[in-house]
Amino acid sequence: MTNPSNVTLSNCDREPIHQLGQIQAFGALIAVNSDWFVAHRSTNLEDIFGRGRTVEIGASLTRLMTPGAMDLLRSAAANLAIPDQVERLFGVALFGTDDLFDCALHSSGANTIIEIEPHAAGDLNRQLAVLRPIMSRLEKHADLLPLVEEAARQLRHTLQIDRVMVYRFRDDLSGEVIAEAAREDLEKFRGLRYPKSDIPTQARALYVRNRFRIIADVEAEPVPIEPGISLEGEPLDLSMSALRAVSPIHIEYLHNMGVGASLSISIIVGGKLWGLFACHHYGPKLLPYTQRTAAELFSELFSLVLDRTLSRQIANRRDLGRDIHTRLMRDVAAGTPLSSSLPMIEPVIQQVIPHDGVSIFVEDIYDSRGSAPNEEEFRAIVPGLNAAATSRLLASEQIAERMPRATRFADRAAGALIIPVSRTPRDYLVLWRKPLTQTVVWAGNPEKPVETGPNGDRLTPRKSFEAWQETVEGRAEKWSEAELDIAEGLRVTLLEIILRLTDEAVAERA
Ligand code: BLA
Repeated sequence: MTNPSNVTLSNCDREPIHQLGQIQAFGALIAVNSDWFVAHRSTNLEDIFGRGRTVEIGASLTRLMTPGAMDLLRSAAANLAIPDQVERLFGVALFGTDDLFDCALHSSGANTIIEIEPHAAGDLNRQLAVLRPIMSRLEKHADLLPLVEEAARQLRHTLQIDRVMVYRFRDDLSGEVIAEAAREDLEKFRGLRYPKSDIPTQARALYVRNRFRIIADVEAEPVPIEPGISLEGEPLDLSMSALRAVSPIHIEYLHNMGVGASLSISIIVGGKLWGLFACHHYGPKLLPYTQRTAAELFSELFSLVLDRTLSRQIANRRDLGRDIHTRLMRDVAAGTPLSSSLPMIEPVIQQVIPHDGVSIFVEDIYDSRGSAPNEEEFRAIVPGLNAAATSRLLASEQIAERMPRATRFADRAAGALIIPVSRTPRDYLVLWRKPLTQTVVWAGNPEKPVETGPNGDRLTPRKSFEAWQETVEGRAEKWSEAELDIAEGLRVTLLEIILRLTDEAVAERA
């Protein structure tokens, strides 16, 4: 096993964050074996239960709790049937007194883990009732960005938390803050990108299994679990725990950001981690377990609405693609030469394949819009283009890598989606994208002093953003699969038009 203390900024992916042997101090943990004898316990039982209320390792849990409470716990444990299932009980009188507790049970190896925290005022039914109006508000939004903005706003309002961000993972697993609802006076993170390493692989895998995480007080000392290693030689697996102490590297990150408490709620689409609601509070914040449970259900409902929105978005784009086909055909029938069709088709293409510039090169006539190479620069790459396969799209985030002559305009047009539209001489429609380092700019205050901890100043959003910029140096946004599909449709349309025009020209000459 990797020793957590050997984890550095460069090997974060290896930190066993599910086996740190510690929990957060706002609850207590007891792991029992199949006979309900205590196999592990956190060292803070009396802090949570009250003085004198504790149980030794190896003793039966019945020594501590009333028979009624034991019955409740046993039947909850008996309900645990599927992997990663968690059973919750709210407001249980564990000791036959007025002290009430919220309990969560799940299986971990041969043990049942019972996590217990004082019952906070808050009724699950009321928390769940809040979800209905929120969901109907969300369902009104047909497009992704208004949907996620509304979700961030609703979540912030409901949880009364200082900042809610929607953090979306991209294909390369870097991340982007695509929506944000935050207290007025706070610096905003919307639009910023972060490298893959900010949320390491094992953390992302864990967040698929366990949808809700709370870090109630970034400054609180974690509480050890004893024994750290079981008789079988294993530390307790806390993957499904609600109290799991958080990686010290991430704690340092939050501390450097000035964050006092953090919640993150997974957004899962098609079984994959699509993103997170990342929520920050600038002081400690412990949400009642009932409210956390409602927020978890919200995440499941939201994922469904999002899935539907994403599918609809793909269908809409396909429709727009067909629209371009119809328009082009109509214009050509009306006699508009293809090389003059840019003003008409460009705005429609922009909606389906966002780009910063476009070039059209038909029958040796060049026209361009936006951030595209000029005619001379374009003509310089034509031989390179002609040498590529005739009937295939060519998509690159960094075209200069393949065509050195494109280096001359790489500062304006780094990414290219090249659509060849005829055989000899070749005609082209090319969409261009600027380098990402120009389109995504950090808006935060660079003068703001950052505190640094034992791992240096890397663990701050500004340094993360710089780390991300380094990974994309010279590159533009990737052309997505969906965009390539549409471009392929466009290629076929343009080819059809060109063939038709050629036929007409031949017919006229005959
Ligand atoms: C976890 N890192 C996380 C989480 C987020 C981020 C949202 C989820 C845990 C949570 O807070 O609830 C990243 N948070 C961000 C980013 C922003 C933000 C990018 O607010 C931007 C605004 N983190 C690093 C580096 C490492 C690292 C360099 O920055 C390691 C090399 C590790 N991040 C790390 C680990 C976790 C994590 C180990 C898991 C924490 C846990 O669940 O125990």
